Amino acid sequence: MENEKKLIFSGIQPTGTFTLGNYIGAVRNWAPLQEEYNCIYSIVDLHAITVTQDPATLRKHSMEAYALLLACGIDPKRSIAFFQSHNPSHAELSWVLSCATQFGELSRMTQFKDKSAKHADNINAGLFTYPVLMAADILAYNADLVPIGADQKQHLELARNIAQRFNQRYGDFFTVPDGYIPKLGARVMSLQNPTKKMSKSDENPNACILILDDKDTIVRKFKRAVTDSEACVRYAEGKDGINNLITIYSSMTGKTVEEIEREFDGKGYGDFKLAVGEAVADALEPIRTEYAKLMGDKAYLKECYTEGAERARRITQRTLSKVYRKVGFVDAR
Ligand code: AQP
Repeated sequence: MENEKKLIFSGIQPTGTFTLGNYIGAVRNWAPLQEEYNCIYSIVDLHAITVTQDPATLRKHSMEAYALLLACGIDPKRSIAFFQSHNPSHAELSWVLSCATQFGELSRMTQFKDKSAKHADNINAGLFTYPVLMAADILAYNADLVPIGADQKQHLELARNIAQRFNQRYGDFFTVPDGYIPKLGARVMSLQNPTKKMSKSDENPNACILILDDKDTIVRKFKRAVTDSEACVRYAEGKDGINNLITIYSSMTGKTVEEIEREFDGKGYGDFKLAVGEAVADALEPIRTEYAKLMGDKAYLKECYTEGAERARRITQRTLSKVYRKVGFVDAR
């Protein structure tokens, strides 16, 4: 990696095929960042097991997620792209950082509250300490910038607090990372309940667009999207469904809200939904093609993620041994 460039870290869970929300809010922005930054992108499988996973399905989703990452334009030679579980430093650093994190802070995390309500039968300690592992993911590389969707803002804030607390206690060491949240599409909403974010693990298949859905499926899901009875394409308070579709259309076409309102002036929701569906399907088409190609070459994928993990480990082992020395552990060598 080039020394003079700032460093970016971001991750995505292999809990299913990426949604349009993951794509617009996060992954789509990752490829262009490679021009300006040193980038480290991880399939964060350790995070995924905070909710119950079927092992065979998790393994399958993880390989698919890795291929999707490359299909979305991540260059595994230029950037580091790897599985989180292939680098033990994340879990090791997480332990040290958990001793610099307060119970009260973790109790305030809204994702913990949401996920424990959703998975009431499995409110495990990992779900609670998830944000500490996320802090370790970022701080292990001393990342400057973390591209995320709006839902991860609170976790990033916590990572900053942990870094600052560690620095105060042991002397300046960790870079305090900044979030990089897109202006548009930072929170893509469910098509069936537009007050809720679009999620990979939504049980209703019509609620989210998966980036591997074919054109017919995408168009059909948009046709069924929940809107309102006004039948006027305009961005306004109380029109969550239409606002969401306008945001999606805008981020796919680059058109402004005003341009979109003008384009669909006098037209019904049917025309608008069809246009959004087609714009999304056309934009995702090259990703589907590239993904199919990559999934046909598992040896290449393996070569990429093995090399990615080696490069990642080289960086974080140095961080970890410095952290161990700072907190007072006896040198191993
Ligand atoms: N709806 C969304 N709109 C914009 N950005 C989103 N992100 C997630 N959903 C939206 C961003 O995608 C990145 C990766 O997310 P993740 O895999 O770490 O987990 P998540 O945020 O919990 O995403 P999901 O899809 O809702 O997964 P499940 O259903 O497994 O919990 C993050 O940068 C996130 O902000």
